[in-house]
Amino acid sequence: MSTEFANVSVIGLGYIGLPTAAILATHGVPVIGVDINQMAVDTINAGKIHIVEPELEAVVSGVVTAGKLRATTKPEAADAYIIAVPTPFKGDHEPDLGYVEAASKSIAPLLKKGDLVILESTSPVGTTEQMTAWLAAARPDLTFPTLGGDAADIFVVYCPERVLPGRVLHELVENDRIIGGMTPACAERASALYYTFLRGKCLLSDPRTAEMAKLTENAFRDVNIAFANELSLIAERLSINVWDLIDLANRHPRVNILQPGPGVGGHCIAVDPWFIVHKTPDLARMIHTARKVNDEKPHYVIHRVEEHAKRFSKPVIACLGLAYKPDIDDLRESPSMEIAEHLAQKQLGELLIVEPHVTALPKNLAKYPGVEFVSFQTAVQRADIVLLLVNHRQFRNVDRRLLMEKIVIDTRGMWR
Ligand code: SAJ
Repeated sequence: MSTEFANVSVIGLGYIGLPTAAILATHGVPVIGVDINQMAVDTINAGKIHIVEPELEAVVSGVVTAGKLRATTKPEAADAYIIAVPTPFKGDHEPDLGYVEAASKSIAPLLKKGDLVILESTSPVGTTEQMTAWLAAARPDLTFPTLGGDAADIFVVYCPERVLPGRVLHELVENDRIIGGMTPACAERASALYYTFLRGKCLLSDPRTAEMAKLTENAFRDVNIAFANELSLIAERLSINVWDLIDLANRHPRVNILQPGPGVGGHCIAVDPWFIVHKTPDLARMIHTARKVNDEKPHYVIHRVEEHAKRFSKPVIACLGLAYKPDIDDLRESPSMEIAEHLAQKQLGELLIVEPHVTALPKNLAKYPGVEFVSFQTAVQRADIVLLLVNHRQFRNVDRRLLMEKIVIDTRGMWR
């Protein structure tokens, strides 16, 4: 139970803000959740959730019932503010800080001496300083910290979220946190807040390093996956099974290659490296190339399907999985969706879609003729071409004899 913060406001109740608000509230901190989406606010106040994350609904329901978490569309005064709003692109991969700007301007009138403002949204280097400048411009009556400078009325910190979708409640508590304080005192103040629920460690740093650390983690993973995806193309050309190849190479004590797939999806790994590229385009050459390699992979998969489809007059093509990764229902920024949509649009034949984590065909696919939402068994039975896009555990056990009669494109190496 925190004694230092009478209450906390979390701005942005999405995939990061809502679990953070809920965890704080379970540890006795009264939380005011703020979101511009009235539907999200109503859902949360009814003890339910508008996003998908295992076990989250039970936690939200508990803290709402206990009166520890309340959602609203209008910011209210608190001792600490955690900003967890989206940082999407605009134009050609240019980071859009519009939501961060709007969030900081919405809390600025409420600030009082001693308050803590934390930015958690994944952000380009320099955003925390920019946010501090927005706050300072709105509140000339208060003093704000300058990077590494002296004490000020308001504490400002960048603390990136680093949790894995599907394991958020666990990782939120167990992972170490990087605390990028505008001053050491800011970092100490934020650590006190995170330690109300954190079992991992708070690693104190400055905002620029903390912003870059978050981008670096996801760019590292993107580059490693791009390496695996590039290997998959080379291996195919040279008639080598890429998964056997990687298994063997990974037996070396200092080699650890990730897995190839149909492309890289989600809202983090496929996005964050661009924040580095955009800032330093002349220097971030490998990071940029990795992005392009991973973005091209879905087109390669589509091309392979088209080549095989030429053998049939009206092939039945089964797409197994739409989610951006296994065992979740998140279809946003999914390479599998991109592939399925392309195939639906091209109308090469009949398209059978299987996604065990959703109940109906997504609108983007339902609008095309010849697209059907079917069960895994039906799809495998009826298809001429079986395209495995997501390694959901439901797809693991398949009738191998049935597959022998079909063209199988296994983009995840699940059935090798
Ligand atoms: N993927 C592969 N091959 C692999 C691993 C992943 O093709 O070997 C693909 C997945 O299928 C998926 C994409 O990459 O399409 C991203 O999946 P992921 O599981 O690697 O990552 P995310 O986007 O779900 O979560 C990442 C995590 N970052 C790191 O592991 C460095 C998470 O810790 C971050 O908090 C999250 O991004 C975020 O919010 O930034």
